Amino acid sequence: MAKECVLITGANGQLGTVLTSVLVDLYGENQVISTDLRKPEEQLSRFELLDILDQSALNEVIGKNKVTQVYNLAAILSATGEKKPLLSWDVNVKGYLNVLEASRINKVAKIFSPSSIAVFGSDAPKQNCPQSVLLNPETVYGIGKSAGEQWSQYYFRKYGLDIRSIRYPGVIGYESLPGGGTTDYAVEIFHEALEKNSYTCFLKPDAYLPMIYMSDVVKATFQLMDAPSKQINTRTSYNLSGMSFSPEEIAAEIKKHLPDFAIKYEPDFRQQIADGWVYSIDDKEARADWNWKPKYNLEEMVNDMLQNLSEMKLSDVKKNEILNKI
Ligand code: NAD
Ligand code: AKB
Repeated sequence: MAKECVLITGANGQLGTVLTSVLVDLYGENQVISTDLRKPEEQLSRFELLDILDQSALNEVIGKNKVTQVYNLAAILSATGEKKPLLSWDVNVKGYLNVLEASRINKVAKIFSPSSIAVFGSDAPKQNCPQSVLLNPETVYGIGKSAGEQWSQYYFRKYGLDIRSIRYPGVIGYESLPGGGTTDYAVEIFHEALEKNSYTCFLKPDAYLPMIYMSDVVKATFQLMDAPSKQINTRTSYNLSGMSFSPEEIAAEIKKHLPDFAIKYEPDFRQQIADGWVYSIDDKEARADWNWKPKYNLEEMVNDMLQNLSEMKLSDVKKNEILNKI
């Protein structure tokens, strides 16, 4: 059997950083090609500069390396998308179509391209939002992601391309920083809590949203990618649930560990984005088709985040102490 060769687009982002390192563990650094608009600070695998809007460059890198799997993580997230709607459409839809075409032409065996809870709009049921509801997104990011879901299903039905997708909730992890999203506050809050013991939140105290811990994201992604094709009954994108909470609830949980932590609220344009999204997700299809079950709830996630970030910050301090002595 030919060796796997995995290409990741948008590999420097919040998810790309983590998924690249897992893929390198799985397939080896020579079998993983991470790509992005800029070189990463730390290179874990082979790396190529690649703009997914450049169709011929995509074709070439996929063709010449005989790529067998693509993880398409290049994207413009919700908040940046509202500032740059045309760029958001270009990267999230036209860029994705370039990835699909290059994969079709070069007979890539498997593709992963995430969607988001942003596909739901105000019409969707706020609690336990089911898989199949009318998608009426209110952000350009949500519109692009719901179009992308339809393109995934089209390429699967018409060309048999094995595309798999998850509607990720807001992702929280200590390994990397998010950028340009509405759920980013739930990562920023930990860094500021440890550095300044305070945080100014850009959402209202009761802005309740679906979230998930990075370790559950990794588990779900590889469970889905490893599942036999015949078990994948959803070819648009699977609902996925981890936990749901509001800024005041996560702040209260952080306060259990850091009693002096203080939060204040200065909602900005991102509150309007959050207002259009649902509170919680029903993921029974993912549970039934590929045995999905999240591990982390709010309490466990906060505990793990604080422990890992404190250790990382401590190791930075130690590193600086050592560097200062040299
Ligand atoms: P991110 O913003 O952290 O990273 C995206 C990466 O894409 C960046 O490194 C950026 O440089 C790159 N990029 C942008 N335009 C590009 C282009 N034209 N060509 C190549 N690269 C380009 O995003 P993320 O959080 O890592 O998200 C990865 C995927 O997961 C996206 O599809 C996103 O919509 C989805 N998702 C993320 C979350 C989350 O909370 N992080 C939630 C739901 C869905
Ligand atoms: C964002 O806030 O834009 C992302 C997402 C939920 O897709 N984190």
